[in-house]
Amino acid sequence: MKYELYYWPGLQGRGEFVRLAFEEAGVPYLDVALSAGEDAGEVMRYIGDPKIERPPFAPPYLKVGRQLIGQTANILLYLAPRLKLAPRGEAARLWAHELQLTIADFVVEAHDTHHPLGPSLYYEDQKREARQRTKDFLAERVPKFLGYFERVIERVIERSRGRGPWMIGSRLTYVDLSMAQVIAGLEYAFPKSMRPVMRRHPRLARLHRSVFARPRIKRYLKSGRQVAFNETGIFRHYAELDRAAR
Ligand SMILES: N[C@@H](CCC(=O)N[C@@H](CS)C(=O)NCC(=O)O)C(=O)O
Repeated sequence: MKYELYYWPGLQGRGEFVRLAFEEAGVPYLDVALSAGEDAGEVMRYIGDPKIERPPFAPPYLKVGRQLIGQTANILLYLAPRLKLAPRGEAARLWAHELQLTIADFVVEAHDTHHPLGPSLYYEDQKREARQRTKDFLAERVPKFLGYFERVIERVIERSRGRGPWMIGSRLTYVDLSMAQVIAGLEYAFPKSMRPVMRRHPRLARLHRSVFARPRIKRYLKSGRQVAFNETGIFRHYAELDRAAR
């Protein structure tokens, strides 16, 4: 297999942004830890190896021949033209990368709702701070990020007189896949709080529906290969946090 994805088994996490790109493109890839019987040790293979000249800091990373590529947005920057999921032209590719990096910032904040004091501590040891952080995240940060992404789509629609639903021009790109994944994650983590939020962001709601209605994405979701959201990933459902903003 030409492409090898190294990511933790048992969770969607940041690996899912890369998986969705492969799945939409219909390009085969080896999900290394999953295919090695969910062996998490496999993921560390190139991180701890002193012989590696350019070691990634953390999963996900991609191995293509002898080349290792880390950082989710960087992996997608590399893959997108090869998977035909990039817009055309340098300016549009930089714009796509900018949006992807903004999505990455948003993902960190979503993660920090349940781990506001740090990733090395258990959720149970930071529950009070998690409630406080979630309250702010849902009241201030979600509207700020989603409002921005909604406006991005709005401008595309204005310029193209009514087309949509994508974030960059009239063709789906990898950024749309990632955006839809973030919405799916937020809806999993905060089902009650996100319902009214998505009503206020109809263009993003349409993008989310459109991505998960794509034939290859639907097939992936039904294949049994996709790991379900759970409380070891980035987007975690804790009812007490979903209630925090209410
Ligand atoms: N900025 C990196 C973050 C990578 C990252 O935080 N990976 C997590 C799993 S989703 C991890 O295993 N981190 C280990 C650590 O930070 O020590 C990206 O977007 O890929």
